[in-house]
Amino acid sequence: MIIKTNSDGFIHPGSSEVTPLRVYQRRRDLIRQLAGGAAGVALGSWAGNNASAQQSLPGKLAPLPNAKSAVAGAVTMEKVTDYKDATTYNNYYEFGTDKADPAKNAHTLKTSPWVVEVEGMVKKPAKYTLEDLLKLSAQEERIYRMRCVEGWSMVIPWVGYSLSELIKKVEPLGSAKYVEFITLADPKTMPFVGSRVLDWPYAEGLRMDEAMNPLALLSFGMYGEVLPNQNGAPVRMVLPWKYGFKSAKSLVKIRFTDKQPGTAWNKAAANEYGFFSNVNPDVDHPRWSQATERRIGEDGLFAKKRKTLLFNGYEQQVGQLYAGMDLKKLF
Ligand SMILES: Nc1nc2c(c(=O)[nH]1)N[C@H]1C(S)=C(S)[C@@H](COP(=O)(O)O)O[C@H]1N2
Ligand SMILES: [Mo]
Repeated sequence: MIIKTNSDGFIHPGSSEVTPLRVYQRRRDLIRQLAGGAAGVALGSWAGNNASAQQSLPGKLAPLPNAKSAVAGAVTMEKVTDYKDATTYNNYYEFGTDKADPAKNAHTLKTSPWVVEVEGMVKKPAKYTLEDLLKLSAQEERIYRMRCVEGWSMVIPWVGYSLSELIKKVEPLGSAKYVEFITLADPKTMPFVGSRVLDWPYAEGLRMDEAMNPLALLSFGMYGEVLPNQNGAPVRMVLPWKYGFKSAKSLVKIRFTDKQPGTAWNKAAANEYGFFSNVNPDVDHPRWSQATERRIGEDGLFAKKRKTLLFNGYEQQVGQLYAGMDLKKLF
């Protein structure tokens, strides 16, 4: 095995194909192991790490070049979830209700050509092609902790830019108080859009100040590549301080409005899924506790459940948005 020391002083594997993320992961693992003691052991297991990282490399989809994020809170030192787990354990009800369904069925999703329509209370309504959107602002890689309302979590390196960049370009009217996200509902390519599980199209929404928070990511990729269909290709929201279902996939419309929009899960069960849906260990779902979570990839015999954090650990970034609000009532 060839080990090179780069100009940044860190040890890199001798491959030019390693993406910044993988370099970062290995560097971090190596630093941890070195901090933990014996360098020999560290190098041995680093080689092992390398092998398992190779297996989990995406490498199938088009690369989406990016730089590291400058947004505070956008990087966690926690281990990034294996690509395989992040792309085979999904919720995308248009393609089935089982976690394995989206990976099996979403190949029918046609992601090109793709247009996102910006409409409603906005000075510059527009139809953006995906290509327009990709060019609108600089892409960043952000490693976000994601917490599903069902009690599991992942750590995913997303690629995109803050939704606020788009919002600033289209200039919402002063009367606009909310942003609504509408996603694709195509019965020809999405087998479950005919079902009555949810009211299609899947819709979500944010208050304007939430939408303007830099953490709110308009995402086009993950793990250095374009989004796989099952993860919401070609463009989706990623809102790491809220339960996963707020992060609408395969967006086709962004609408500015003065009224709190109806959302898919809130319409399906208002007592279970509120409009805000901020991650909160102290507000239980009526049918289960939200105090702990299972990190996907840590399901071994001895894996402990993790404590869920208020706003999923992003309180510093978003806490001020909810100052004075009763989070038990406005869940
Ligand atoms: N259009 C659409 N978006 C959606 C969903 C869906 O069923 N349809 N599921 C949501 C839920 S419940 C979760 S947890 C996340 C999962 O995102 P991931 O599969 O990329 O991890 O997507 C959200 N976005
Ligand atoms: Mo979810």
